[in-house]
Order: sequence, then structure tokens, then C-alpha cells
Amino acid sequence: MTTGFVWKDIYGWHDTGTSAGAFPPGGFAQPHQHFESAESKTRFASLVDVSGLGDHLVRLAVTPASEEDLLLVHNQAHVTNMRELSADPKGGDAGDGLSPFGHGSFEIALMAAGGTIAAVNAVLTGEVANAYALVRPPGHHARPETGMGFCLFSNSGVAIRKAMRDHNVERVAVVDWDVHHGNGTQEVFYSDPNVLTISIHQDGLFPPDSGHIHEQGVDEGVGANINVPLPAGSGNGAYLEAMDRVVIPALQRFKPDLIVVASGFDAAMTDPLGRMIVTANGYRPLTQRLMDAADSLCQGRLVMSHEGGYSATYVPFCGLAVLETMSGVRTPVQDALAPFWDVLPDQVLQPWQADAVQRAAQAAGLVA
Ligand code: 9RB
Ligand code: ZN
Repeated sequence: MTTGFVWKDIYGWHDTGTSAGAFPPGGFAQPHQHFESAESKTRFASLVDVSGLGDHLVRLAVTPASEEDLLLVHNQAHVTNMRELSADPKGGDAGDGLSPFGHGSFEIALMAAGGTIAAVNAVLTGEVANAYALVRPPGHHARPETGMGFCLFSNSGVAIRKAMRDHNVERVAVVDWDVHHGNGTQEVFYSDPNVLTISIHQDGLFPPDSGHIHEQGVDEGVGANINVPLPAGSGNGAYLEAMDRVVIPALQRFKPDLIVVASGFDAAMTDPLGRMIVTANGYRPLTQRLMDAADSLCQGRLVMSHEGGYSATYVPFCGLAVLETMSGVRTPVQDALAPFWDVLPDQVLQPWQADAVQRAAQAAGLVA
């Protein structure tokens, strides 16, 4: 089994400035790092190399997405706006006032979309069995006409639209396990019956009032959007329940030609933004379930595109666990905190979490 891997050093150069988390610096906000700093991602890339896993992966070449590629999802005004703001030495904001970027981030965002495109291409041509695109800036909040939530462009949306145009791919499923609702991807494909978008997220976390179970698509797309909002505090058991009772049955019903995962690690322990407790070892069976579904439905075609995840010290171990599962290669790396965190009482599915999953399964018509 060969696994493709995308990472470019320039992803670490996307400059989100000196916001104190999400507070713009100044006044009483002492300058600090923005939440979406490079750290968790550069350290994930480092661990892939230092662990030795990188030697077993096929490093994929990346070319920047073209503006024409972006226009498969976004409107010209947004693309032009991002290009012009990025050309300013002071940079700009992706659209919501929470997503600052520096000089040159437009070109980096083109490389991020290009990274997801490269991963999809490599899987669809059979160069690799599956692939992980560790890209930055992220993409799942980006809407057709604006960026938001630290995202400039919809990396997965662009890659999927391009694949549907250029490859023999008719039906694509997106599974978003980032702790935030994948509102951008949902919106891009909301009326498209050929792209199933599924998001598991912490109920109501971000964007506010988004990601409800009754958001099911419009027009031809009704039934091709599924949300699984989980209560804060959900862990490995709740995520497996969501996978087994909603995600996998929905994939089996939809029969995709390709599965794309919006892979954020902000549902993990110690994330500063999420209030979930998934562990590195918890991501292994989640990944395996998706690999098994891909094997039975679409010749194993599984592509992951990186999204959020802000624990600089823990995200690398979660990412490595996913990549080890995808590649079937186990490195000597151990999660030193597993003896504590894998056995937390709340890693076991709790009744109120099972109820939330059941409600999502019912809304999606997967159970009576
Ligand atoms: C602020 C608000 C946020 C909070 C979290 C994210 C996470 C993105 C991510 C984005 C924006 C609101 C500071 C609302 O990781 N996605 O995967 N900002 N939240 N209002 N205000 C003032
Ligand atoms: Zn997130």
C-alpha cells in the first residue's frame, strides 16, 4: 500500500500575524500568535520525517492551483480581492475580520489548493493508494464569495470540482472530522446531488448557529448534506458511534467514487479551541473505518486534506496516527499521554452522545 504525502515549507510562511488568538492586537490585547499559526502543522511535518514514516510515503509534487481552478468554486470578486490584498505589503483579511494574512499569502493559498489537487490526482491516477495533503491555510470554512474562519479558498472544493471535470469521477463524498462545522464545503455543494458532504462537529462551536441536523441540502442536493453535531466533551467512543451509525451507512448508501476527508485535529485533547477529547489512538479506528469503506466502495480511493487543529504538541501525534493507519506502517513513536487520555471515563460513549448521533441518523433517514 502506498500513501502519498503533501507538505511544502512555504505553508509555514502563511503569516497570520500577531493576533492574541483571535483578538486583533492592540488596546488591551497584548500581541501574541494567532490561533491559526504554523506551529501545529510544521511540527506534524517534522514528526513525519523524524519518525521515519516519511521514508515510506510518496512525497507528491505540488504546483499552485490556477485562478481558473479557484473559479470552479469561488467568484471572481473574491479571488481578485485575495490577490490584491496579498500584494499589499501589509496583507489583509480573508473576509470575516478573524482571518488575517500577510504579504504573499495568496500564492501560498494557491499552493494549498494545489496540494489537495495533487493528492486527489495521485489517488485517481493510481500513483498511490491513498494520500494526505498537509496543507495550510485551511479551507473548509471558505465560502464561494468570501473567506472565513482562517480559510481563504476551499481547498477540497476546488480539488473535487476539478476531479469531477478532468477525471472519471461522478460522485464524491466529503467527511469532515474537524471540530468545527464544515460550513464552506457544505455551501459549495449544497445543491449538488453528486457530492455528499458530512460534517461531525462540536455542536454550535463555529460558525455560530451552523451545522444543524436539518441542514440537508437544497433542490437536487436535498439529502446530500449530513450534519452530526456532538455535545462538548465527546471522545473516542462518541466519534466511533458517529462513524458507525451515520458516516459509514451514509457512504454505503451514496456509493462515492472518491472519499475526501477534511482532516482537522481540533477535536483532539488539549486543543485550545475545541472541547472534545479524541486521542491520537482514537483517530486510528476512525481512519480504518474510512479506509474499509473506501476499499469496498471505491477501490480504496481516500484523500485527506488538512484543516484545523491548534495543539502544537498533540496534533503531530494525531496526524502521525492517521498516516500510520493509511500507510500500514507503524513507527516506534508512542503517544506518551495515551495511558492517561485513552482511558478517561468519557472516552466511553455516553447516553447523551448516543442520543445526538441517533438524532443525526434519523434526520439523515438512515434509521427509522
Ligand atoms: C470571534 C469569533 C473563530 C473561532 C474559531 C475558529 C476556528 C476555525 C477552525 C474560527 C473563528 C466570533 C473571535 C464568532 O479551526 N476551523 O476548522 N472566531 N470566533 N466572533 N468573534 C469576535
Ligand atoms: Zn476547526
